Amino acid sequence: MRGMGAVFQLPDDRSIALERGDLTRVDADAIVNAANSQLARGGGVCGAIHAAGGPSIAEECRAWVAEHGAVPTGGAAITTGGRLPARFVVHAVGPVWHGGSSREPDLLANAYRSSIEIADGQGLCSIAFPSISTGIFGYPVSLAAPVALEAARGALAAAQNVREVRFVLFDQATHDAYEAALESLSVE
Ligand code: AR6
Repeated sequence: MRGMGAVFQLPDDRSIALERGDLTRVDADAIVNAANSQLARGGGVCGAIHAAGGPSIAEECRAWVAEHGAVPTGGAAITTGGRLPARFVVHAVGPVWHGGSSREPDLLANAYRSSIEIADGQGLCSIAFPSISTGIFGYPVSLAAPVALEAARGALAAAQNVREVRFVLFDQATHDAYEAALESLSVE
């Protein structure tokens, strides 16, 4: 067991765990970056990941976009983790909050699903997320948390390889919002 955060158990030894912390220090197979469509280095958790992981991540991001084009909102791309403890970084593009009637919940759910699917396709077992879109992109965390957890639960249940999803939340208010949302998550 790790830490004292809340854990949601799914069948087949799959779990979703919440913890407070710094994602750049997490040793999951993959950590997820809250990225933009151009995979350009920005602020927030993205800036922290590039700073901690070193320049190879930005180089791989440039190569990825040159080959595949921009990542659509709700999509994800993968690079290695450079100097990070995590082996891979999944760069997920969440929606910018425009008030809630521009398909933001769908797009946010897609960003979580795409991330788990891309990690699963690489044969990875564990993946750790930040709270995508709730910083610079302005998505209210009380609305984002249930969408994030429900999307993660669905994708985890469908995965072949991924067994462990962690949410590594930077501040107490974000952690509290996810904890409240986790209590409403039910096994179906
Ligand atoms: N570990 C975990 N969470 C963190 C960390 C960290 N080290 N640092 C910040 N957070 P944001 P977004 C939290 O703004 O809203 C960038 O410029 C933060 O407190 O990083 O999806 C990108 O390049 C918040 O709860 O991502 C994009 O252009 C959460 O991570 C854009 O910002 C997400 O905040 C993406 O904006």
